[in-house]
Amino acid sequence: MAENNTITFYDLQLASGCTISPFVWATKYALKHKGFDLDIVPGGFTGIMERTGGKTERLPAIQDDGKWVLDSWLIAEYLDETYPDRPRLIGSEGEKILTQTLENWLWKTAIGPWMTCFIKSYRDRSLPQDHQYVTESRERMFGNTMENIIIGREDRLPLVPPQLELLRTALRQQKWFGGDTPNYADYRLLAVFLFCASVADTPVLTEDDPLRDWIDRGFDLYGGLGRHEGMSPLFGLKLREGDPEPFVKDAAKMGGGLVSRNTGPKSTSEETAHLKGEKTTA
Ligand SMILES: N[C@@H](CCC(=O)N[C@@H](CS)C(=O)NCC(=O)O)C(=O)O
Repeated sequence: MAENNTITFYDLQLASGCTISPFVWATKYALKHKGFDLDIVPGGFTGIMERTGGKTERLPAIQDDGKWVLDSWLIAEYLDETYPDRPRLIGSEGEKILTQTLENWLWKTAIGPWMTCFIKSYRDRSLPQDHQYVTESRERMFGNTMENIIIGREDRLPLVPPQLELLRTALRQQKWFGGDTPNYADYRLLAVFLFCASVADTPVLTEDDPLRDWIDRGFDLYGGLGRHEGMSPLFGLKLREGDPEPFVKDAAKMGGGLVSRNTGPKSTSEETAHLKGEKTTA
């Protein structure tokens, strides 16, 4: 399998050559995690059926020594099953379910609103031959014109960062969702930010967002896989008066007993003193 350690990868690209789809981004990282070289078949939204010889209308898709595998999750599972001696992507069925749960939440929380802010640059950055299809299909999806969909985006953008505290809480405790090293959960979640950077024509997170460390490390993986020149900066969102705090800055609000481990009274003495209204040394 995988002659010359190379797998054929059907990409979904913008005019700059940058990958756009979160599904496709996650698969790109999955193949690298498994140590493969990619033979990239370039292309955009139109002509997927022609490029894949009628095999699929959706991407990603891969061909491993002639064997077709479709769908980002099925590809990840195929890679773990077929190459068990290489680093695993998904540790267990439970890990997969939790990752999918978290990913669903992140799509609703971030991709949903970001799509309504960047739908126009998503179309404008697509390949010229894709413009008409992207306009018509996305306007049908939203039931509105691109120009109308983006109205009020400056009010919606600052509402997203405070909603991402769940990710920050996890990443204050560990380096990656995979622990010491990244796993498929990291790639699925990073893919949302990779997608955003491929279409965002204005930053979505503040310069000092604590997510920056994980996002930067993720984009740098595998020789800077997430650093395509067609991508835009994610950090630099300027807040206006009245916008909500973008992330939790007060350590006391960072999770308490949910994130600290009870190893006996010493470990909880400060919290207990606070609960009893006693003065603490800290
Ligand atoms: N369940 C599939 C979903 C793939 C999918 O929907 N891909 C989109 C890109 S985000 C696509 O190919 N769209 C083609 C189109 O919009 O015509 C997977 O996980 O791979």
